[in-house]
Amino acid sequence: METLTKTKHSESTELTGNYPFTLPNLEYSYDALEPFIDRLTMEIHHTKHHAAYVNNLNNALKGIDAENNSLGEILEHVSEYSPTIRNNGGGHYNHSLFWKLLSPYKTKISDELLNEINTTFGTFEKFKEEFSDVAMKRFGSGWAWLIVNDSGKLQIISTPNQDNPLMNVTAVKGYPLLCIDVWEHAYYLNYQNKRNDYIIAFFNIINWKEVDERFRKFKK
Ligand code: MN3
Repeated sequence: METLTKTKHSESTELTGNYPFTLPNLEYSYDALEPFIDRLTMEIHHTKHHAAYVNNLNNALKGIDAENNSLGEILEHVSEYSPTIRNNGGGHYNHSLFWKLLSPYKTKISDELLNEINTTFGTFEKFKEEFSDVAMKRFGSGWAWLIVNDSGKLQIISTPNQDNPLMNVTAVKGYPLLCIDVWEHAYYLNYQNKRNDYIIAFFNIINWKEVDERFRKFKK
């Protein structure tokens, strides 16, 4: 088995931009992910929910020293900041990442990542089962994640609200490779209470190219 050498990885500012933060454009149209995620859900999720996190984060950072820090640095020290910064900083980061992890095109997982998944979870099917199970069992609002943890191993975790694995308040920290938003706003219009159907659909639109790129940051 190949071991993952880097144990910690900070997020680059490329993903989220710098203060004042702006809503990133999507790399596909709002209807591009249909029938798995519908146009109206995507549009509201992006232009209302994500935009609100960006605005609230900028307002909360106005005039405090954190303006000069990257969002990655703020999240790594989030316990020193207000709950508003925790919720909206997490909201901006999580959604910026989530949009990039979705693709209207079929993408293929790399052999390297597949090998690592097989080593950790047994088979890809077992990984999928565990990831879906963790996403299903997140009570209320939150996220499920595939991360490289601080020991350099793949691990599936979930976080409440807009918390994420970069935050120093999270039980198991790590670098996120893949995530799914399981807030009701991510699926309710099309799937109502059937979160499980949304999770099954999600597996059809994962951008494995992006997941692989994030994974490769840990390889020598
Ligand atoms: Mn959301």
